[in-house]
Amino acid sequence: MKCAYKNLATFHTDHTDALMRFSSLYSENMSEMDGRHQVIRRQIMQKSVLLLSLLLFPVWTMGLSLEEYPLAESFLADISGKHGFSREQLKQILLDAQIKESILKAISRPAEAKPWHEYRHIFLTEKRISHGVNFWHQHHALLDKAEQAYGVPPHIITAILGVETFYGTRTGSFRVLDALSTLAFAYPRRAAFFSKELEHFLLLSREESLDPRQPQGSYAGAMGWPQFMPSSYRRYAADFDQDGKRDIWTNPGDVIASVANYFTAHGWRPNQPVAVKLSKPAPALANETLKAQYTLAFLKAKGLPLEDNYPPKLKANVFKLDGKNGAEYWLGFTNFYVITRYNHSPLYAMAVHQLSQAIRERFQQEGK
Ligand SMILES: [Ca+2]
Repeated sequence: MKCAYKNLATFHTDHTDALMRFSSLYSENMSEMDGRHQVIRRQIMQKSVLLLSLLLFPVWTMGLSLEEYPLAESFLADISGKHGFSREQLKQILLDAQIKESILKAISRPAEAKPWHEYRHIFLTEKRISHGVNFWHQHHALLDKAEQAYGVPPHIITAILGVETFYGTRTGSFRVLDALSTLAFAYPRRAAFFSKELEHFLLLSREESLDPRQPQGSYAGAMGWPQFMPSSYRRYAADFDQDGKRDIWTNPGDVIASVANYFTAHGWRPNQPVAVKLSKPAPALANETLKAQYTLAFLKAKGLPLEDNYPPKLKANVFKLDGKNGAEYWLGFTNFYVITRYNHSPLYAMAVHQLSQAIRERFQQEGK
């Protein structure tokens, strides 16, 4: 790739030089002009030439060079044999993939560790709440049907879609083929994970009759309204309207059922709580485990203040968040853990939980 870019740069410069030479010849022949005018004229010409060359030679993207990426070469050998793909067809697809600098930059950006009260502000906005309520109204019948089929309530599904893609409106503009190829072949640190996802993506494309060159997603290859990686898509996406396709880009029913199915498969428990804030600090019991590992009876015996009458056998864990006014202590139940299966972060799960509560509250108020 580097060589290709270098060649391209030389090519680009050569043409620019030629145009520049033409422009200086042109302005030097204007003998009647005084020196100052010539300078101004030359500056205008230089700018025009630059603009012209940008129009003539837009930003160039090159297909994948297998020689330059040994991981791509071995991937091709491995996968074509393994799943009975035509080696030639697969090669043509991979050759069409583009290794993108912007993807490498995005994945290498250090994750900024924000305290909960700052993280919360990103997702708990008036706009996200009101659009969530609108989404619920718009897809009321499908959300109800999904709750009946999967046991996952509308406000949870709505909040997931709100956090992931602002209700399907920000699904990513990278070609999934480029995203996964870049990270599988040019990002050794995560190559094992992303080549597996690329393998799933190729299988998914075959199963769903998709052209692997078409689908778009995030820089990491997450797709559609729910931002499923290819492995999750294959495992959990649902064909709710039974039209033979699992479409998580344009079919709200399939989207809603896919999220619900993901939750059910990860152990969502209908009609059980997600998380409750403790009225008193509990530093001795707080830990960083996401799983609901203790029974409430155990936590109560340890002196945990529990005002609600939850069944003593119900399991939960105690964790701490950095709130605006200092530490907040929370009880996270199994359903909180299930939300972290979507994204392994307590901040993410808490954002989904609180957004879901805010949306539900508003939705119920409007219904009265
Ligand atoms: Ca469908």
